[in-house]
Amino acid sequence: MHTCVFKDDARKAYLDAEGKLDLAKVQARWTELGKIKVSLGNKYFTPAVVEKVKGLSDSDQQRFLDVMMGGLSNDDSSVGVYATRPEDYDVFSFYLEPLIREYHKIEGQTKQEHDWNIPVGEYVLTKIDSRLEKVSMRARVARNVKGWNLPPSMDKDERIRFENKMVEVFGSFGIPGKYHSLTPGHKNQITNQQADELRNKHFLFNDMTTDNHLTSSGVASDWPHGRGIWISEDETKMIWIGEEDQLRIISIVQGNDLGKVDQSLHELLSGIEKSGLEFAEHPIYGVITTCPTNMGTGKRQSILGKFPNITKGGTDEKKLKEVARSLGLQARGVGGEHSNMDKEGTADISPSARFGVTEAIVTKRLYEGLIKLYDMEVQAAGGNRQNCCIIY
Ligand code: DAR
Repeated sequence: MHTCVFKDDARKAYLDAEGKLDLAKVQARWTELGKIKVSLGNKYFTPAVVEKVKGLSDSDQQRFLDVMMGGLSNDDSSVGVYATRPEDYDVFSFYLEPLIREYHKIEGQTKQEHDWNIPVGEYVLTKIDSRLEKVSMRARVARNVKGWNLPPSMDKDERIRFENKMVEVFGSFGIPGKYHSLTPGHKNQITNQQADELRNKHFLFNDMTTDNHLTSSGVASDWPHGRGIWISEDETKMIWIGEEDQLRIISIVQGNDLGKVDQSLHELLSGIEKSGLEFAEHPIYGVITTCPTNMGTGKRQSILGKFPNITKGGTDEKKLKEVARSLGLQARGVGGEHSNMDKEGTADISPSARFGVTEAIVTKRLYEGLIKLYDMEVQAAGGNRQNCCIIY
């Protein structure tokens, strides 16, 4: 069992005897990691960046180290940075801007636009295959509220205050539901067994202290204080509190019209906004998120599908990931980001782009990508559609 390191301990390796940032130690670690995998955080830690960091205040130098802790602590990092507060994207723009531009493939000037005009009745999965009557369609947006730190740098007190602020919002935003807290002693606290039952329904996030990316960056600090999930009475709308972002606003709809899951998500998002909460937005990057990969719309939309033919009975996950990538899609295991697919090649399929596209384009790309992916699955089955079906 891989043991996780926690930020407050892990960061000491990059400080000098006086507790100040030691850039030589950081460089040495990036060089060591570069022999395994070069994350974007590593790639953009250039001599010019080092000179800029030297000119920062002590507290900003400490924050800069915290931004890099996920990448410095995980040799499988692809991005390798997490913002600790919304201001990091401006204070450390000399480091984060080129990294964001590369990840999101941005050229020239760009500005995130929002568009929730997603048509119902257009992106219907039964047009791909008549058997796709009842598919578990999911969409979520990441949001962080102005005036609060991002999860990597919240302390226990701030996490609990934020949770209680959201409990007030849940009491007034006009959508019937119930809040389930993981915080010891909270009036809505649930038992470990109840939490596991919600995880088995794929509603609640996992124990964050089992993910080294989250523990080493500070995202999982003070676990499980300030964490929980609000679930609507009809179980189609959910809100995670205190996972990688302060809020993950989720809609899960059983059906076949992708537009309907967007409709449900936008209704929930609008309900929260009407309560007066103001989300952190960047004038260029759109919604501010802990991880730069989620900026822009912060929206991830997915379906679960089985691809036994492309994955050769689940033995060749890499092939499905390559095929998906060629279609602008991301294929991952059903257990979340770093999980494996099962022997039937069951995968969570979603568009890769979050930034530089609108919410409506994300849905369009999922639908159009699924059409092509499904055809490739049928081709891999020698044209036999019978054992090809995107399911639940
Ligand atoms: N630890 C990050 C994850 C990148 C994208 N996924 C997120 N944000 N959940 C990495 O660099 O691998």
